[in-house]
Amino acid sequence: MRLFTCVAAVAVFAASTAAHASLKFPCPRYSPFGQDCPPIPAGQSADSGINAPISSMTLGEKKPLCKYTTPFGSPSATWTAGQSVTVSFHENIAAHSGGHGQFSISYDSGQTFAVLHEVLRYMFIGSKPSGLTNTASVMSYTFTLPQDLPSSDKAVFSWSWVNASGNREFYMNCADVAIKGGSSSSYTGKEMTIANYPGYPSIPEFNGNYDTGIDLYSGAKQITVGPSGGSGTGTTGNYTSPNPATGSTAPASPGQPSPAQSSMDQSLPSQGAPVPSFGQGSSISSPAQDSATPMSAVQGASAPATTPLGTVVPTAPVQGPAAPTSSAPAYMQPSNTQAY
Ligand SMILES: [Cu+2]
Repeated sequence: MRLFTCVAAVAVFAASTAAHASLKFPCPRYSPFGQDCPPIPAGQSADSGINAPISSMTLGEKKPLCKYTTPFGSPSATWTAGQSVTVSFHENIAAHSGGHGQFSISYDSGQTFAVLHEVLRYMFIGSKPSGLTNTASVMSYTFTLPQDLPSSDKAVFSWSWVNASGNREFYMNCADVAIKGGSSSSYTGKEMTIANYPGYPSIPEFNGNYDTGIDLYSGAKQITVGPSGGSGTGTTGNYTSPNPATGSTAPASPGQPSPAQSSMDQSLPSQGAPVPSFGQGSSISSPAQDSATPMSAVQGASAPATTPLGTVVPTAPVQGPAAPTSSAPAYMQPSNTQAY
């Protein structure tokens, strides 16, 4: 019986690490779930928490935009300016009822990002859902790279996402890519939107209104990026470069799930859980849902509960009044009774 319990706990935990969302192709830095991934750089480790958000306003946590500041030694993909590309996502993701997503490019090692393509409102779900859902139906996106994308062997391609429901989070993955055949020395596009990241605007849960936060995307300024510098003077340009001194770039020891991953993963429901409607608001806690989601009890026993993250950052006052303190374990916080 004891053995069975152990096995069950491991199985549930493994499933939880595959939730949230991450790029599959091009392979983001150190993903163990990617396709055609380059070797992990010396001194770095595979990131089993690659699906987790890089920030949570609810939990008061953040990591650098690219999470890791050391690029792969070789590109995850080699693309040609003007070509059609298809990017794909990890099969087992939690869609968090959709949300606003962007694909962007950086030529300054992941500090300033200009948008290449965006998927507003319904990322992963395709169209407006009838209620909260974690079921993803769109797992890949195809779009054409701009003809005037500058060539570089060290460009950084990103996917970023603000989820429509659940903890207020910002997701971002960075993949190192090479761009060939570019006809221009710079590219001008919309500045990537950062939200639900400490120091940046907040976007609340959509609660069925898919225009929530849309002004932060439609109103973004144009910026110019390129290998020899650009006009990265906007929000991302002003972003203080990821600082290794914060310790947030250090991966967890091999084979050990990071505390951050554990705490952030705890809000995930099982995929088959009943879907509540928007009308139920943010105080959803149906007995049926709870009984179908034994994860919190199991994880509460096995996960490091006291240390959300080595880099806990006091959450900025942009947080709503109902936000829990960062000292409480994720699974005990009221917002997590709403599993989506
Ligand atoms: Cu998630």
